[in-house]
Amino acid sequence: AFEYAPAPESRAIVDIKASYGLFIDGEFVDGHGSSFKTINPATEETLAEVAEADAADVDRAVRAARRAFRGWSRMPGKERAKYLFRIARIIQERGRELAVLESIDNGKPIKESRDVDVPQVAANFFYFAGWADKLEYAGLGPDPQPHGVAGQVIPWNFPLLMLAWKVAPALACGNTVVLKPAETTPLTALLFAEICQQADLPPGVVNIVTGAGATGHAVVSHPDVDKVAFTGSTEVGKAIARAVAGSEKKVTLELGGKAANIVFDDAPIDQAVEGIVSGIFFNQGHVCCAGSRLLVQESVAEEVLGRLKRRMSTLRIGDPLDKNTDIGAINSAEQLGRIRELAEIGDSEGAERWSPSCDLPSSGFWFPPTVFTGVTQAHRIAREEIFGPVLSVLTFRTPSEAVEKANNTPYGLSAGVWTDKGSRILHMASHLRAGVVWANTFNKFDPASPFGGYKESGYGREGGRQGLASYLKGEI
Ligand code: TXE
Repeated sequence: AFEYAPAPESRAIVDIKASYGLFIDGEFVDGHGSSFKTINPATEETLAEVAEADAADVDRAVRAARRAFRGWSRMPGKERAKYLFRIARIIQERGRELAVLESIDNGKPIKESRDVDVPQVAANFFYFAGWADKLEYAGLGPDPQPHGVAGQVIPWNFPLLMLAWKVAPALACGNTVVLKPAETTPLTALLFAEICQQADLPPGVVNIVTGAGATGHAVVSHPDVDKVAFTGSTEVGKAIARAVAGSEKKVTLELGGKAANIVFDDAPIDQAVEGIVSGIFFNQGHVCCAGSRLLVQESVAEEVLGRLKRRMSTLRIGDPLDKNTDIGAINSAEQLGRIRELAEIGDSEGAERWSPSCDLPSSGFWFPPTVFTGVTQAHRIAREEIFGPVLSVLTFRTPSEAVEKANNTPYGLSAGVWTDKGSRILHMASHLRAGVVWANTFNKFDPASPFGGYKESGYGREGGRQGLASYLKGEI
């Protein structure tokens, strides 16, 4: 019988250099500071040495961005659009290379980086390119103006996509950018810098400074940075809000989540099970809007759990470059430590842990898909963001109990509702305190849809018109 066994996507298509500098004023330059290693989390192999930007390097990048702002912000929108369209097309042309590099540096399955992340990255550049020449005419009052230099700090779970969410709208509006990627996943941002060169983007419009938290702090607190955009942990988001308090800087924060994925007894169960699986196991659960709490109506709980466990048993864990892989590596030893610790807390608090039997590779960072049942609202695994492939299951009887449990969290980023009744979807959507509510689907994104949270999930929106507005002074 014919067996479909595609070869792993080839690592040979990416050219990983032994060391990388910073991207400032259109060129790769050495940093003043030291350097750090970025590793492949699936193998623990060192991929490259990357420059650790210090405050003087960040200052150099901000000064380059300030110089470039004059020309970039005065350029007609349709000219700026041409650059963004060009970048979008190069992203599509170099899509395989970007996807392979993303999977190697991050650990995510190639079918996600290639079929979800990179297409979304290109889509965001196309979408915001389309806005660039409309802005001059969109306002009723005086034309909206860009803020100036945007300091952007992003996490490691969607390195390229978070870059696109931040860089594309900033540039479309005429801002210039100093972006700091996460320290465990700097490589695709540096490849993006190469793409900016290839697109002939004027020097200084995009600057990439690599490094850890101190570099991020230098970016957001630099006095000549006008707009700060951050995605990452709630703890660091609060530290950034404190660091910029009292300044004129505009700030958007996209922080953690503990989303409820709510399944009613009239839901299409097979479809709901797929949504539960992708809601929590997509990208190893390293997703701020992951459906990490399953709220299932008591009358169908047993059936849903039975089907969920059968479906989990079919998930393939391993080599991120294998096109069949569903669950890749955990991004870092630290993150694996956090996931293990919270799972052990779940055990000790009396919840029941289940994982399908699976062989995990001997090197690298791995955690099996896991479900906890018998979880109560008091359990830490029902309250804290685990940011890994771990689902906590709670049950409910009535819609109002579902609303109360779903909202009983310090976060408010997203939620999912599975039901056959349109009226119930509307009722739930208006009572759930979440920035995004998905109905009979989960983790769906579109560049035209605004995204962002309430409460400890942050403030401001990214994507769509609202996302664009956060890079402009004045109404659009
Ligand atoms: O995040 P950090 P970490 C959550 C998730 C995870 C936890 C910790 O629960 O387990 O956070 O992850 C930069 N000033 N999320 O430690 O530290 C840092 O270098 C300025 C949810 O990786 O917040 C990186 O570029 N910047 C989340 C970025 O902030 C600072 C995504 C995020 O790192 C800084 C990631 C400082 N003082 C983690 N300190 C989501 N919402 O998607 C660090 N950074």
